[in-house]
Amino acid sequence: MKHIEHGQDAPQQPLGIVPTVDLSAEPGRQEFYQRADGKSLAPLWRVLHGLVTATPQPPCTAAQWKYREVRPFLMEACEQISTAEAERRVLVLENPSLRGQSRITQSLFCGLQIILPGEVAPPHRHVASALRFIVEGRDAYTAVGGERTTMEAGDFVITPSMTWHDHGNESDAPMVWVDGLDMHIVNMMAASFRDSYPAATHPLVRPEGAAAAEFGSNLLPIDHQPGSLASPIFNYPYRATREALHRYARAAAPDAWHGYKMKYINPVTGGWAMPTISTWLQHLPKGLKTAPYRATDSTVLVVVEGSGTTRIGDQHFSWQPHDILVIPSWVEHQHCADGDAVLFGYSDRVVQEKLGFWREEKING
Ligand code: GTQ
Ligand code: FE2
Repeated sequence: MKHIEHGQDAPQQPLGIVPTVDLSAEPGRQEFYQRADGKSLAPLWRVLHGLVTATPQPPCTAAQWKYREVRPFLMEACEQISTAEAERRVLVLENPSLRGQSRITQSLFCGLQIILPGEVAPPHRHVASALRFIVEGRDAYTAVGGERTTMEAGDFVITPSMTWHDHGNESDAPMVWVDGLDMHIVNMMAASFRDSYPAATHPLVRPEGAAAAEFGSNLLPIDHQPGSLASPIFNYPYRATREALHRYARAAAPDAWHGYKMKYINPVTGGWAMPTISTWLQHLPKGLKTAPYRATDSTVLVVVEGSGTTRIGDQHFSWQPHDILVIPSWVEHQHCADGDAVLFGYSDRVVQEKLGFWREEKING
C-alpha cells in the first residue's frame, strides 16, 4: 500500500502525469530529462493526462456583468475618448479567469460598444467575423459591404469575414450594442489580416433593405450563388424574431431543457447564420424552470427581456435585462424565469460541430 504523506514536504503529483508512472523512479530520470530539455524535448508521460483530459476543463469561469453596473462605465468612456480617437469605443468583457486576454470564453470575444449621436466609426475589414446584438438605442446604422442597416434594440447584425464595415449614429441618443467576435479562433491559427479603408466612409453600393428583400422571406433569387459562408441576411430585426419566437411558444409545448430556443439560420444553407459563431434566441415563459443541461460550447448569454435566475454549477446568478452571463463548457446549468424572458446566446458550437466534437447532455428532463 502506498504511504500517503501530508504537509508541506509531501511530493507533488505533477498535474497531468500518467498515474502508472512510478514517482519513486522519477528522481533517477531527472538527469535524462535535463539533457532532453536542452534539445527542446520533453517527456509526454508527465503531462499526457493534462493534455488529453477525461472531460472538458474550461479555463473560463461562470460570470455575470450587471448592465446597471456596467452602463455608467460606458458613459464615462464617452467622456474619456471619442469614437474617432478609439476607432471603436468598446469596453471588453474579460472573463475573471482570463484577465488581460480580451476573452469572455477561451474562444470568443465580447465587448460593449457605445456610439454617440453624430459619431462615425471608420470603415475597416478583417478576417475575424463579428456579430452585433443591440442593447439600447435606435436609428444608428452599421454599413456592411456597402449596404446600411438601421438598428434597434434586440436586432442581431452580422459582419462577415473581410467585409468592409463602418458605424454611425444619426439619432439623438447613445447607441449600445454587444460585439461578439471570433478573433481568438482566427489568431489560434495565425490567420488574421486587417485593412483600413482609405476614406471616411465606404461607398454604399446597394439601397438599405436590399439584402432583406432578396433573402428575408424564405425565398431566394433563382440563380443565387453564395458569395460568402455567412448568411446574406445581415440584420435579423427583433421585431420579426421576437414575433417568431412567441408564435412558436403559442404553437408548441416548451422543451424541458431549452424552453423555446430558435437558432438564427443562413437561408441559403439552412445552417447557422455565421460560419464560426452559433447564435440563437431563447424564450423562457414566466415560471418555467428548465431541466439541467450541459454542452461543450462555452456560451455567452445576453438578457433581452425579463428577469430570472440561472444556476451554473453551484453558483446562482439573478439577471435583469441587458445583463450578460457566461456558461463554461460542460458545466451543468438551468434557468428559472420570474416573468416572460428572452435571452440571446452565442458560442463556438458551429465550429465544434464542423470539427465533429460538439457534445451535449440533457439531464433528468
Ligand atoms: O465594430 O468593427 O468590439 O473590429 C472589436 C473589433 C468591434 C468593430 C469590436 C471590431 C469592432
Ligand atoms: Fe471591425
